[in-house]
Amino acid sequence: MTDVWSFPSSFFWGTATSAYQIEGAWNEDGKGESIWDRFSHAPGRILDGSTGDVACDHYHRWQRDLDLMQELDVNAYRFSVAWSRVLPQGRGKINEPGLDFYDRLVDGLLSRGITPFVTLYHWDLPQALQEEGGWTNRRIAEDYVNYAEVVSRRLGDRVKHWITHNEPWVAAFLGHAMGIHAPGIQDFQQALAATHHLLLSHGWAVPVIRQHSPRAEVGITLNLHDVVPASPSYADANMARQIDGYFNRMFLDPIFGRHYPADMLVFFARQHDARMDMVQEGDLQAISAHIDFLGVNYYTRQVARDAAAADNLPPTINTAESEFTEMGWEVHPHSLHRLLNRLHFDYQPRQIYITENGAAFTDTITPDGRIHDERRLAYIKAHLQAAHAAIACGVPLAGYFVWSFMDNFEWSYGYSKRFGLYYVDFEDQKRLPKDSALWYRQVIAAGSVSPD
Ligand code: IFM
Repeated sequence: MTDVWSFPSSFFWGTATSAYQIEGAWNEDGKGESIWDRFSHAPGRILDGSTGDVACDHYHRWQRDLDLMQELDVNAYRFSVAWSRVLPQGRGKINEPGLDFYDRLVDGLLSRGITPFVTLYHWDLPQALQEEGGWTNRRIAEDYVNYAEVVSRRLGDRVKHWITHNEPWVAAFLGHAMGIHAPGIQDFQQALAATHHLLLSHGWAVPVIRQHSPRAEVGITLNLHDVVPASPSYADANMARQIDGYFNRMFLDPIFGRHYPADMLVFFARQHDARMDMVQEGDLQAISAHIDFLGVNYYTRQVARDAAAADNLPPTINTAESEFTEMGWEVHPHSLHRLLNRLHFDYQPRQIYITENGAAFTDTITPDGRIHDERRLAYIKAHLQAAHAAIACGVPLAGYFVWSFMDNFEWSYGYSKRFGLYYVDFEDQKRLPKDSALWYRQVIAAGSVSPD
């Protein structure tokens, strides 16, 4: 009889990182400047005044890091390629040492029995392309396809899992509407242009990657939320629909063959005087290119409250008793279950990978030299239980990646938020497994998570 808490034997158990957050070596071996190099070097942009110049120094320490992954027993690792390491000016001459780095990384993973999942774009656009308007300029979609071709041509014989983009919502809206991420623009019209060109570049790149990487799986990763109204009022219900449109449907709908959601087009026009007038004939067809999987990054739910509505009812969702991570994000594993079911039943992706899930909590090294991160461990465990329950409902979930393999540069928060399974001492670059890492190893070995 099968243990009801067991995962499929083919399940990918992984961890994830991204280039700018861990690599360092920001200007070595011919690497070009990226928008995150430029952004973090500008005063006042990063909470603790830090940069990713050194980060986890993974560029120099990658072999030891892969050894640690092997000790962790993961069978998959998701990392991203820095576009400006491969094409320093975004297009044109290839920087061979940059491409060689990822070539060695892939071989290093495979020789350790770890399957590489490669993200092509995790927010670090070459600065040279930003000078031409970056994601707001339609030309970028062609540049991205060219970049995807260069990387997949080199790695496509060995890499069989490709993620075109990580969280395009973040790149578009935090980068171009809120301005708290690179390139630091505050303009909704530009955010909509960036949204469309990110998605267009994805759609155009999918067949090109397939061409250079036969029998590979190609997909995209979105940051998605379960959105619930704070009260039974009509105002909160309406707000929930709006937030769902903003985070979820704006990206899911075009990827799965629907148009951009009509209610959101009205919302952006009315609220922000911004329009999707950059869409050209054939774009939506390109964006809905068949994908082999949907990557889901899930951290928290969104509670929708229309604070301005006069007739609003008192909230019935009691967040006072809720637990929050260091990011201020509510811990709500049940919403992962709801989200996975919704994706499966509403959009029917062929497969789903949870490409990120994890939590930032303050970590302290105790006198025994250990890091007893019970809260992170409990977070991951509860989310794995939710994932398992979703599989039992028929959701084609094929893998789970903890964010993150090790503590790293958390964007505008600098090094102040620790998400890692491994603790990193940024002074001497020592890595130390936290209790969550030791526990995750046992889960992987068992292929199951305990129900209690
Ligand atoms: O660190 C980020 C990652 O780069 C993208 N997803 C969310 C993580 C935590 O904020």
